[in-house]
Amino acid sequence: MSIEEAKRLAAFKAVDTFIQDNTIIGVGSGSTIVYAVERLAELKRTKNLNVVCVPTSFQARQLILSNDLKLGDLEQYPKLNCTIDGADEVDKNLVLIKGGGGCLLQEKIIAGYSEKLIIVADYNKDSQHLGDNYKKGIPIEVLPLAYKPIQMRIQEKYRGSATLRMSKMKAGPVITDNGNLILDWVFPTSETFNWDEVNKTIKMMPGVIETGLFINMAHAVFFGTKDGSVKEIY
Ligand code: DER
Repeated sequence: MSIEEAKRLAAFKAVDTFIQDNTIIGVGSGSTIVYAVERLAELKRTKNLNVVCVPTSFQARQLILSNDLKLGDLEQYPKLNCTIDGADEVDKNLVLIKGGGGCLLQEKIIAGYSEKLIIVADYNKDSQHLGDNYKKGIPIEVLPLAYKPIQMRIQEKYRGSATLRMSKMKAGPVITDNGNLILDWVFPTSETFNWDEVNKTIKMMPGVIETGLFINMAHAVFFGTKDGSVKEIY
C-alpha cells in the first residue's frame, strides 16, 4: 500500500464515519486532508451532501473553494460539529505533533471550537512516543520580534535545538498565514517529557503564540495501514 493510498483510505473512512448532511466541518491543512475534501466533493455531487466547511489555513480555503464546497467561518459558525485534520505524529496517548505545514495556529483554534477532532494519517505517523518517527521537531508559532529569546529559553530549559523555519522558495524565514514565524524544536528523545507541562511552560513564554502539541484534543485517529486497512483509535 503506498503512502498516498493509505492517506486516501483513512480520509475517506473518516468522512464516511463522521460527516452527514448539514454538518459544520473544520477543514484541516496539509496533504492528507486533500483526500477528505475530495470525498466531501464526491458526496456532494453524488448524494447532494450539504455541509459547511470552515478552513484552518489559506490552503484549506483554496481547497474548499476549488471543490465548490460551501465556505464558512467562525463568526458565522462559532460551534463546529467536527474538524478533520492531519498530523505529523501521533503517540500512544493520542498526543499529536501538528504544524509540519505551518498551519498549527488556526488548526488549533478551529479544532478547539469543534465538538470532535478527527485525525487522518498514514501509517508513518503512528508512533509509541513523539519523536520515534517525526524528526523535524515540534513547531512553535512565535511573534517575529521575540523569536530569538524564545529560541534561547527553550534550548536552555529543555535542550535540543529550536530552529527558525526557513522558506525553500523565498529568501528568508517562513511567514505563517498569521504573519508570524515558526521555530521547530527538535527535542532530545533520550528524555521523557510531560507534554502537558512542556506545552503550558512554552506557551507562557512572552511572544509564543501557539505550539504544535495537541494534547487531549483528538477524538479519533484513522490510520491508513500498509495492508490496505484503516486502523481506528478512539
Ligand atoms: O501542518 C499540519 O498540521 C498538517 O495537518 C500536518 O500535521 C499533516 O500534514 P500531512 O497530511 O501532509 O502529513
